[in-house]
Amino acid sequence: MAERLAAEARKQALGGLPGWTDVKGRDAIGKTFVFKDFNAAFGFMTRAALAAEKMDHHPEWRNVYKTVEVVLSTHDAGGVTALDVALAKAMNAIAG
Ligand code: H2B
Repeated sequence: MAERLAAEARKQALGGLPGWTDVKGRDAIGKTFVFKDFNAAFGFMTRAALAAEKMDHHPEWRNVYKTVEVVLSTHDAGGVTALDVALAKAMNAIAG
């Protein structure tokens, strides 16, 4: 099972993930993506969902029109692991 990242490893990982920050009040990272319109936002969610399913690692997210708020945490580990970092990286690549 993936292990929670130590503070230093997590800080370093966030440094390489534009737009991602620590979520206040819990062990998670988050990013708010804003797209051109709903179609672009939902296209992103569709592609990200396929990537997440392939990784067997799933986001918490909320979509309002062209905005997608994403929170990543590894529930099995009770916090942020390398799996969250990998999914965050994939989402940044998908968003372009
Ligand atoms: N996604 C996330 N974000 N955290 C998990 O701990 C997790 C998951 N566990 N997706 C996976 C599925 C697990 O429940 C299955 C059985 O592999």
